[in-house]
Amino acid sequence: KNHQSPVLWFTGLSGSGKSTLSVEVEKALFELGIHSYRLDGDNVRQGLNKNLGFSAEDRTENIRRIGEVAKLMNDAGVLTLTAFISPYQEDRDQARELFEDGEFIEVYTKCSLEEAENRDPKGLYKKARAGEIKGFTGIDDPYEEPAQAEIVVETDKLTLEESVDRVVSYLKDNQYI
Ligand code: GGZ
Repeated sequence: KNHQSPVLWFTGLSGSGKSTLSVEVEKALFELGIHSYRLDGDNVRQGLNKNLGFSAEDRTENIRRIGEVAKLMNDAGVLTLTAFISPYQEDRDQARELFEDGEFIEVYTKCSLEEAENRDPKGLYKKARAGEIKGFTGIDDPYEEPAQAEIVVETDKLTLEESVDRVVSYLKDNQYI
């Protein structure tokens, strides 16, 4: 192996497939005998970050804390996956800064807004369009596309299986696993 356990930092629109893909990558890693841990809204926004909402300031603080927790997990030798929109380039860059070169792998679940909005699994885009949710990413809050993502997964073009393979192949090709 060339590297310590990395962090796989998923970023993308709501409905772009971050959660789904990170869950499946976690399963694939388990099958390969690799222990990993996933940070997502369910275990972070409900707990550590339950005092934070979706203002620009709160999102920045959300991402800052997640970066710090991922860093602790990484120090403990655990391959960590994070699945948050993380819409701002500067916040992702700050998270990246916490890690050694090669330890931070940004995975952009690239998906058109149109497709994410069609999926709308929780009906949130509909609410945002109706003005019932203000400051929704992609509607009236920005999503800044990653400039330097190590992995870009076009979730509106690939099957889930193909998407998982992209990520696992990257890890193998670069001797992370
Ligand atoms: C974006 C929001 C918002 C607003 C609630 N904007 O599809 P979901 O429901 O499960 O994913 C979204 C989740 C985003 O939380 P993150 O912690 O990933 O965001 S960030 O990285 O920007 O801090 C969505 C729901 O929370 N949600 N309000 N205004 N998504």
